[in-house]
Amino acid sequence: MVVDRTPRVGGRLAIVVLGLAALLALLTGFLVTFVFHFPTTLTAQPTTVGNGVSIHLETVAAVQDAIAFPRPNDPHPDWVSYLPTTIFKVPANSVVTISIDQEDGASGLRNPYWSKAQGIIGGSFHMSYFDDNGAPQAGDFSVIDPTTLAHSFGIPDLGVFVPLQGIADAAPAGSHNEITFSFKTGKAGIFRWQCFVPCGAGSIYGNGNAMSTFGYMSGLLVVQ
Ligand SMILES: [Cu+2]
Repeated sequence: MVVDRTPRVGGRLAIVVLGLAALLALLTGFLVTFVFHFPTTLTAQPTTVGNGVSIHLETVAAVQDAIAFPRPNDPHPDWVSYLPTTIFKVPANSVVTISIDQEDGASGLRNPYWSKAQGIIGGSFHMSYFDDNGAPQAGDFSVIDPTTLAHSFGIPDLGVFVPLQGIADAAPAGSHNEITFSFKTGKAGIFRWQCFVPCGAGSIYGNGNAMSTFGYMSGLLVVQ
């Protein structure tokens, strides 16, 4: 008996082609979303003192709530983030001063070690903030209560760690804590920096989404 297998072969071929097309679509999606999704670079502005430079940043509870640096077409408008970007270009052997408008509420640390400032000039940072009664305060700090952190700024290879205090519940709407600190760069190189508060709300152990995607809670310090 002769059995015509042509339709079955055609069906299998169609399934293979469809499978390959689906795989290709997934691969393209992955490349576009993660591999080629790269933050822009911010070149630090020279200051009037020596060969110092400065960088102004903002940390937000959600990208869509940005005040200083709106990022309207961001693919994740509800993620926590540093703004305007997370890649900074700074000169070698210079003093870098970073000033951050911190607008997010406290998440708290799992490891209180990160609540102490390290590796910054003078050992302390300047902070203007709102106390528990919503009254404005200012001072220099080397450590803060680990339960009050919203985010942190750390460059492990340079030994730099700075805690960023969360905005108090009683603070006026739309206000921010302003944290300013300076550190020295050495030789040229590319150094990874990141936040150490597990602030990726809604993800496993808080270490997903904004914590594990470049351009939100991590980036590069390009020293050249
Ligand atoms: Cu964070």
